[in-house]
Amino acid sequence: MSNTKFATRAIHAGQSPDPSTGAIMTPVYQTSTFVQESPGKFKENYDYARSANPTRTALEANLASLEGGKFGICFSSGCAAMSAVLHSLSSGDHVVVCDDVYGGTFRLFSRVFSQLGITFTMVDMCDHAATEKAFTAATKLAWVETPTNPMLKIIDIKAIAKIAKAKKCLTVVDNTFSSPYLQNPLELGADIVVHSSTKYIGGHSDVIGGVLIVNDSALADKLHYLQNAVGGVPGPWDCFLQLRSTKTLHVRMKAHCENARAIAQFLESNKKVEKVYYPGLKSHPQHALASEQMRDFGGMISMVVRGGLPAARSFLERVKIFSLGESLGGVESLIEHPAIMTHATIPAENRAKLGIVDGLVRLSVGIEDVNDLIADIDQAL
Ligand code: P1T
Repeated sequence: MSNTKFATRAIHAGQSPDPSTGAIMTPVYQTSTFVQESPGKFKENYDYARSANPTRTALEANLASLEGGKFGICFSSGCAAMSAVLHSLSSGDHVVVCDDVYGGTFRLFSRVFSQLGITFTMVDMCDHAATEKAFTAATKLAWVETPTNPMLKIIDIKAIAKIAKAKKCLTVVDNTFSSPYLQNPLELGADIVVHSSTKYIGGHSDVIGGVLIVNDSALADKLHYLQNAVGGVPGPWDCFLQLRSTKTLHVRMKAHCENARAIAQFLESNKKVEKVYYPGLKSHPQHALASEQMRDFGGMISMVVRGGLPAARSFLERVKIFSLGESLGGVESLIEHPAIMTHATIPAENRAKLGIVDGLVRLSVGIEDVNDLIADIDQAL
């Protein structure tokens, strides 16, 4: 399977017909434990479902294959996956984090793991000299999100991984906004890929999940140990839903990218819009890097509506096909206000520096008919 193309792996990797019945789909193994023949003698590695579950094993193999990695380790949410990485650190360790990350990622660093003695420095990773300077003797990880949430900055994974490697640090890339279809950080030198599989991997806004993908077997052992020891594992139904979703990931991503490209162009020419952030636009400051690093530019757009908060609020209240809500990556279009919603936990001063202004609106472009989506935005503006 490893030498086949993405679409084939999306549909088949990690899955084979059930040997006892021939069922083509991996069953939902709704069980908490597995019967042992004799103490300690059990089938494959299945002794207790927190440690392993066959539906989860299939999903882990499938996602590892899509990222071009050897090991997939699944969690009950993206936050649980990120926590497992941070649990591998010790008090006194330091992390260099890109300055524009999901609000919940910032909260995990600043409110949870900082209490356990782990320190972190946020830096604009588009500035490689500043990034290099942010490392200290205690740094263990470089934490990258690209494209970033919500400002859609593009960070050069190869360059950051090179800096981190020279400092004997691991590079973690949160690949949620790209999905494995658009970007594979392990091939660019990253050590750990994180996804909130709630987003494009799940793709239908009906499941919360997370995954880590790595190539190094010692690192995989450490993260598998934490998966079991800390216990934030996904249930078998959630794994089944995600396996069902990855079969169409490539089809969905193509449609997300095509729709987002058309909408970004429409927004850029609209007088009620002050600024559009989309890596596929030539006006995006890292457009050239995005063209090189990603296979296409994704389905996320941020924009500043002229007129500040009142204008943004009225726009968000008027949309009819776009739904106002947190999250992203589903087949249906979502829209939200980062400063009040997903990034409220980021201090106002940091938000202002990053450009998360009161007029900023984030769109997760779905795969509905693009003319209907454009008409909806137009009437709401
Ligand atoms: O929601 P959860 O599955 O726990 O994933 C957290 C997470 C991690 N990384 C990125 C880049 C994310 O965007 C998220 C979750 N983000 C949203 C809910 C949002 O609306 O931005």
